[in-house]
Amino acid sequence: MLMNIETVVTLFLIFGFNATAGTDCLNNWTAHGNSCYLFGHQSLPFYTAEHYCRQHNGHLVHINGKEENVFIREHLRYMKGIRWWIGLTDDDVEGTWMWYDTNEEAMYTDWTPGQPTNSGNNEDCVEFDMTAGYDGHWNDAPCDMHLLPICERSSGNIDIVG
Ligand SMILES: [Ca+2]
Ligand SMILES: [Ca+2]
Ligand SMILES: [Ca+2]
Repeated sequence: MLMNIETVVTLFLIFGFNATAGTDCLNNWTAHGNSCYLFGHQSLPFYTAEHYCRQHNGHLVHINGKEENVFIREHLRYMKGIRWWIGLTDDDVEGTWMWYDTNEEAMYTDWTPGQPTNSGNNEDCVEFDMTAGYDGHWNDAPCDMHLLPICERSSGNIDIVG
Protein backbone atom coordinates (compact mmCIF):
# COMPACT_ATOMS: atom_id res chain seq x y z
CA MET A 1 0.00 0.00 0.00
CA LEU A 2 2.78 2.39 0.94
CA MET A 3 4.57 1.55 -2.30
CA ASN A 4 1.44 2.32 -4.27
CA ILE A 5 1.02 5.73 -2.72
CA GLU A 6 4.68 6.52 -3.28
CA THR A 7 4.38 5.49 -6.89
CA VAL A 8 1.35 7.67 -7.39
CA VAL A 9 3.03 10.65 -5.72
CA THR A 10 6.10 10.12 -7.88
CA LEU A 11 3.97 10.00 -11.02
CA PHE A 12 2.23 13.16 -9.90
CA LEU A 13 5.53 14.95 -9.43
CA ILE A 14 6.75 13.85 -12.86
CA PHE A 15 3.54 14.79 -14.65
CA GLY A 16 3.11 17.97 -12.65
CA PHE A 17 6.64 19.08 -13.40
CA ASN A 18 6.42 18.35 -17.11
CA ALA A 19 3.08 20.04 -17.42
CA THR A 20 4.34 23.14 -15.63
CA ALA A 21 7.28 23.29 -18.01
CA GLY A 22 4.91 22.93 -20.95
CA THR A 23 2.43 25.50 -19.59
CA ASP A 24 -0.50 23.22 -20.33
CA CYS A 25 -2.39 24.65 -17.40
CA LEU A 26 -3.04 28.24 -16.50
CA ASN A 27 -1.04 29.70 -13.61
CA ASN A 28 -3.38 28.98 -10.74
CA TRP A 29 -4.36 25.52 -12.04
CA THR A 30 -2.65 22.26 -11.08
CA ALA A 31 -1.73 19.78 -13.81
CA HIS A 32 -2.30 16.07 -13.44
CA GLY A 33 -2.68 13.45 -16.17
CA ASN A 34 -4.63 15.02 -19.04
CA SER A 35 -6.42 17.52 -16.83
CA CYS A 36 -5.93 20.80 -15.02
CA TYR A 37 -7.49 21.39 -11.61
CA LEU A 38 -8.54 24.58 -9.87
CA PHE A 39 -9.06 24.45 -6.11
CA GLY A 40 -11.41 27.34 -5.36
CA HIS A 41 -11.08 29.72 -2.44
CA GLN A 42 -14.74 30.66 -1.98
CA SER A 43 -17.40 28.36 -0.53
CA LEU A 44 -20.48 28.15 -2.75
CA PRO A 45 -23.65 26.05 -3.12
CA PHE A 46 -23.19 23.08 -5.50
CA TYR A 47 -24.79 24.57 -8.60
CA THR A 48 -23.14 27.95 -8.07
CA ALA A 49 -19.82 26.11 -7.71
CA GLU A 50 -20.49 24.32 -11.02
CA HIS A 51 -21.26 27.71 -12.60
CA TYR A 52 -18.00 29.10 -11.20
CA CYS A 53 -16.09 26.22 -12.84
CA ARG A 54 -17.88 26.78 -16.17
CA GLN A 55 -16.91 30.43 -16.08
CA HIS A 56 -13.34 29.09 -16.00
CA ASN A 57 -13.99 26.73 -18.97
CA GLY A 58 -14.20 23.72 -16.68
CA HIS A 59 -16.69 21.80 -14.58
CA LEU A 60 -16.80 20.40 -11.06
CA VAL A 61 -14.27 17.57 -10.96
CA HIS A 62 -15.29 14.27 -12.54
CA ILE A 63 -13.32 11.59 -10.70
CA ASN A 64 -12.82 8.82 -13.26
CA GLY A 65 -11.09 6.31 -11.01
CA LYS A 66 -8.85 5.52 -8.08
CA GLU A 67 -5.74 7.15 -9.48
CA GLU A 68 -7.45 10.52 -9.90
CA ASN A 69 -9.14 10.13 -6.52
CA VAL A 70 -5.79 9.57 -4.79
CA PHE A 71 -4.33 12.60 -6.56
CA ILE A 72 -7.19 14.78 -5.28
CA ARG A 73 -6.88 13.45 -1.73
CA GLU A 74 -3.12 13.94 -1.60
CA HIS A 75 -3.50 17.49 -2.92
CA LEU A 76 -6.22 18.37 -0.40
CA ARG A 77 -4.00 17.28 2.48
CA TYR A 78 -1.97 20.43 1.84
CA MET A 79 -4.95 22.76 1.46
CA LYS A 80 -6.62 24.78 4.22
CA GLY A 81 -10.16 23.91 3.15
CA ILE A 82 -11.63 20.64 4.35
CA ARG A 83 -14.96 20.24 2.51
CA TRP A 84 -15.01 20.33 -1.30
CA TRP A 85 -17.65 19.78 -3.98
CA ILE A 86 -17.08 17.17 -6.66
CA GLY A 87 -19.35 17.01 -9.72
CA LEU A 88 -21.51 14.09 -8.60
CA THR A 89 -25.24 14.27 -7.86
CA ASP A 90 -28.35 12.11 -7.48
CA ASP A 91 -30.60 15.14 -7.95
CA ASP A 92 -32.50 13.48 -10.83
CA VAL A 93 -33.09 9.96 -9.47
CA GLU A 94 -32.51 9.34 -5.76
CA GLY A 95 -29.69 6.86 -5.26
CA THR A 96 -28.47 7.01 -8.88
CA TRP A 97 -25.20 8.91 -8.86
CA MET A 98 -24.47 10.81 -12.07
CA TRP A 99 -21.46 12.87 -13.08
CA TYR A 100 -22.78 16.32 -13.87
CA ASP A 101 -20.42 17.11 -16.78
CA THR A 102 -21.15 13.98 -18.86
CA ASN A 103 -24.46 12.80 -17.37
CA GLU A 104 -22.86 9.35 -16.90
CA GLU A 105 -23.57 7.10 -13.96
CA ALA A 106 -20.59 6.76 -11.63
CA MET A 107 -18.70 3.47 -12.04
CA TYR A 108 -16.03 4.30 -9.46
CA THR A 109 -17.02 5.70 -6.06
CA ASP A 110 -15.16 6.28 -2.79
CA TRP A 111 -17.88 6.73 -0.17
CA THR A 112 -17.03 7.17 3.48
CA PRO A 113 -18.17 3.95 5.22
CA GLY A 114 -21.88 4.38 6.06
CA GLN A 115 -22.44 6.97 3.30
CA PRO A 116 -24.42 7.96 1.31
CA THR A 117 -27.14 8.57 3.91
CA ASN A 118 -29.50 11.00 2.11
CA SER A 119 -30.08 12.51 5.56
CA GLY A 120 -33.31 14.44 5.89
CA ASN A 121 -34.15 13.17 2.40
CA ASN A 122 -32.09 16.15 1.28
CA GLU A 123 -28.56 15.04 0.37
CA ASP A 124 -28.18 14.98 -3.40
CA CYS A 125 -24.69 16.43 -3.97
CA VAL A 126 -21.31 14.92 -3.17
CA GLU A 127 -18.43 16.38 -1.23
CA PHE A 128 -14.85 15.29 -0.75
CA ASP A 129 -14.54 15.60 3.01
CA MET A 130 -11.18 15.85 4.80
CA THR A 131 -12.85 16.08 8.25
CA ALA A 132 -11.72 13.50 10.81
CA GLY A 133 -14.07 10.55 10.51
CA TYR A 134 -14.49 11.10 6.78
CA ASP A 135 -10.72 11.11 6.19
CA GLY A 136 -10.74 12.11 2.57
CA HIS A 137 -13.66 10.06 1.32
CA TRP A 138 -16.98 11.03 -0.23
CA ASN A 139 -20.20 12.07 1.49
CA ASP A 140 -23.60 13.10 0.17
CA ALA A 141 -24.63 16.52 1.49
CA PRO A 142 -27.37 19.10 0.89
CA CYS A 143 -26.72 20.86 -2.44
CA ASP A 144 -27.28 24.28 -0.88
CA MET A 145 -24.39 23.87 1.55
CA HIS A 146 -21.53 26.29 0.91
CA LEU A 147 -18.42 24.23 0.13
CA LEU A 148 -15.28 24.83 -1.92
CA PRO A 149 -15.25 23.95 -5.63
CA ILE A 150 -12.74 21.61 -7.25
CA CYS A 151 -12.82 22.41 -10.97
CA GLU A 152 -11.38 20.26 -13.76
CA ARG A 153 -10.71 21.01 -17.40
CA SER A 154 -8.79 19.05 -19.98
CA SER A 155 -5.26 20.22 -20.68
CA GLY A 156 -4.68 21.11 -24.31
CA ASN A 157 -1.30 19.82 -25.40
CA ILE A 158 -0.08 17.57 -22.61
CA ASP A 159 0.56 14.81 -25.17
CA ILE A 160 3.31 16.87 -26.74
CA VAL A 161 4.97 17.37 -23.36
CA GLY A 162 4.58 13.81 -22.10
CA1 LIG B 1 -11.42 13.51 -14.38
CA1 LIG C 1 -29.85 11.80 -2.38
CA1 LIG D 1 -24.43 12.08 4.00
